[in-house]
Amino acid sequence: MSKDKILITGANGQLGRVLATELRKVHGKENVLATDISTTDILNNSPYEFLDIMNVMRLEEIVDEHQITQIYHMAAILSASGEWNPMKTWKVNFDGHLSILEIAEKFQIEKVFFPSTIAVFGTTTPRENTPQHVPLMPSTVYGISKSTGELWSNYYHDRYGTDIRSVRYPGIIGYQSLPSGGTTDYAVEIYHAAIKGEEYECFLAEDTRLPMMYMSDAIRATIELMQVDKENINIRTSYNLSAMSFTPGEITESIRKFIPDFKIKYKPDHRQDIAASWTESIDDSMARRDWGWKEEYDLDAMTEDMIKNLRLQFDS
Ligand code: AKB
Repeated sequence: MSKDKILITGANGQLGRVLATELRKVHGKENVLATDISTTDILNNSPYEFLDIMNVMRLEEIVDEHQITQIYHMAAILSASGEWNPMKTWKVNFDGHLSILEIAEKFQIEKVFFPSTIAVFGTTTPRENTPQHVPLMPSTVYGISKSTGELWSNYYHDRYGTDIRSVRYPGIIGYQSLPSGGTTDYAVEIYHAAIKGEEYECFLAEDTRLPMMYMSDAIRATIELMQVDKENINIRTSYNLSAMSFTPGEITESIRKFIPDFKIKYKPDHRQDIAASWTESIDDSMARRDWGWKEEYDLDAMTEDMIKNLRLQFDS
């Protein structure tokens, strides 16, 4: 069995809970400690501990008590909800990340995973096939905290040798969990509405193209990046990562191949401006070159799998 002892922060989140399940398959259930700012273990599958990422002393105690060797730091406030309280978002996202970096150095943690995002891009970034190295001028506090976090990760790697690894996730879509507070959340909600036979009111405009990825690809990318030899990793800020790009209009057409009478209406809100400041498609050739990244799901393959699995959930 694995000698690694893994800590996940934000384990009740959209990605965290799926990641925890997969990491437990790889490392053994008892070697993966899930934590979140809730007394409820959503996976109902211990080990689990309450952890407020702002409580540095408790974070240190947990790392020490459980002899943690790897950290997946998933706790964050996302792009749309982050705008309601910018200072809190900065503290949770940025101070939380700095605490993880400090603890990684202090406790000589072997590897750290830090999720970044397409929200680091902004209106000064080329919108199509966005290269790895571009000017970053994020419009949200979430994007600012993640782009600054990328720079600090790189600094800790260069200065202290911290083995920190990261990808810039696009919007993530999965049947296992609902997202909350993001700009790309529509792409999950739309499937839930379609399965229930409801009309979906989309908060982005019909032609807003954004980079997206199916959950199983996102989790596989994360685990593959963490498994590769550290000599192969040339980017310590965060790797561009891509699978597909689509608009609300195109995902609707994809759903109608399986549910022909699905209906949608468009009512863009404040999230439209955030989406418009991001890029449409991503050049992730460095991830493909350095650690062999390749996606498995395109839009229709994802739609088929989402509908199959959501139907199973709703029928049971
Ligand atoms: C969000 O919409 O805020 C997130 C992201 C793209 O990082 N899903």
